[in-house]
Amino acid sequence: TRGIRTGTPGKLMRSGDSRRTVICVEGNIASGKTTCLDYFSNTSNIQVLTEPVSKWRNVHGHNLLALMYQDPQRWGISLQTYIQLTMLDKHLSATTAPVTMMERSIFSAKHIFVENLYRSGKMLEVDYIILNEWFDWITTNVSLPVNLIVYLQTSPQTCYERLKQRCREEEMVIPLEYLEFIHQLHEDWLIKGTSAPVPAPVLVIPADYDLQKMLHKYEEHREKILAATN
Ligand code: DCP
Repeated sequence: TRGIRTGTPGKLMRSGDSRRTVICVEGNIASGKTTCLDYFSNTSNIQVLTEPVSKWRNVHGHNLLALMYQDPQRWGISLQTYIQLTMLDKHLSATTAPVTMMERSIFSAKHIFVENLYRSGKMLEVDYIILNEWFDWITTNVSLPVNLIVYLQTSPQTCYERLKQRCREEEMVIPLEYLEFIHQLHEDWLIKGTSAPVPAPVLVIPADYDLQKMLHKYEEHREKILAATN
């Protein structure tokens, strides 16, 4: 089905189709991206693509996410190579709705998570180079348009508390400092613009509030988000 271009509503569209709008929701681990996507999944015209975490936890029986947290030097390259593939697949997946809302992107996989592993000394230089070359090849040769980035801006402390509450087993080893590092990388990339190119305009939504208030915040920002579709 990939590659089909059609002007008829209800027919398949894919990345690169000029009539399709792509919105990526970014933010720290446990910043509330899934809740945001769930909220907008009820909007007609928006098709939500969730992040394939379940795939990363079960690659033919191997839990790559758990392995990476146990031994990042050994497994960081494996997890990030696989994530890059699953993200590319999401960016290119054919949808029927005119607006696609994605959890994260191939861009944050690279600019946040690969950078974090390398800069914190948890990834060998050669692994980092291989991932960079893959990323550069993909983004040079494949059209992956993004129209808007919704950045759920949190404090690392809030994410730390949410992380402990949700008890995803693999993540129980994550210290606050890890979330502080990931937070800083988001800020450098999306707010300060000092680390890597930002593929689309950024809409910042403060996201330290409780669930009920967050739902109001999403509603408040609905128009601005949908403006990206015009
Ligand atoms: N992860 C990673 N490398 C990536 C992307 C994610 O190591 N390139 C890890 C970090 C988390 C897990 O995968 O342990 C899922 O992270 P996300 O922040 O992407 O998803 P959440 O489920 O935490 O998002 P939220 O709670 O905001 O819905």
